[in-house]
Amino acid sequence: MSEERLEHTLVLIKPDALKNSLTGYVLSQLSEYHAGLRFAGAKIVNVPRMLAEEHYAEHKGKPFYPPLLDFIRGLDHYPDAPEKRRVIALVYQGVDAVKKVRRIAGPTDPHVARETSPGCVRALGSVVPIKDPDGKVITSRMDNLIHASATLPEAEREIKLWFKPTDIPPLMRPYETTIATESYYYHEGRLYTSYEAGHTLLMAPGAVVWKSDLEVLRNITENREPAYTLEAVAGKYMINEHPEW
Ligand code: 3AN
Repeated sequence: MSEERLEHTLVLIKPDALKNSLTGYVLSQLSEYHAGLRFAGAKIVNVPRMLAEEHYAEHKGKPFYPPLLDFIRGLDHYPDAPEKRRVIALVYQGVDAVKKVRRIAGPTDPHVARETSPGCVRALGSVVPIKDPDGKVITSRMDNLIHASATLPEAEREIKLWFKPTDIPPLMRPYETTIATESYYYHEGRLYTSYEAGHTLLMAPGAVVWKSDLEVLRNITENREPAYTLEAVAGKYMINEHPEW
């Protein structure tokens, strides 16, 4: 296996797949035997709003953005059972992992998936019309069962968004890490370097962190332009910390 072509990609098994008991099917389609990929990370996530917003940041402002956030957070599939609102977040490693997983997932729109790629995972999905209070259809929601990173740079952005380095075995970590030497906390959109009640701990001295995350926090603290947002760093540290209804 050539080292150069070893890639990592993010997969999310979404609430519609969990609700329809399709988790085993999806994992089987992505298994080492079928896809030639290996697990590098896995977690069950009650998706914080901040993480959903960052994950789908490129769609902010589009009509389907608000329903998309509710969907990925499980509000549509478990309106009365907040404890069941989860996604399964996975990192896969392998040769051409991004392309392989995209092919297994199939086209974004389940109708298109059924027509052009029968047998792909998203061919089992559905499209749900979203109506305004007068009953007029204003947009649609694509219940397409899984998310798969679209490109290598997107995979890096998304894996760092959902996973801490310590969620991934050391020899499988795809991106540069470093050791934090200072403390950082998050509270209501702001970064702090000392703790107050209600703050969420992001990093403490000695923690293994993504190097680019630490640079973002240092740049924010020192009033320099960060490479990405505070929320893109903080989202993963909010996972399963507080109940999100
Ligand atoms: P993909 O998930 O195939 O990478 P993206 O990144 O363009 O597709 O879109 C992310 C998610 O946003 C999709 N999985 C789908 O749920 C939703 N989405 C994208 N385009 C539309 C659209 N035109 N109408 C409704 N939902 C959409």
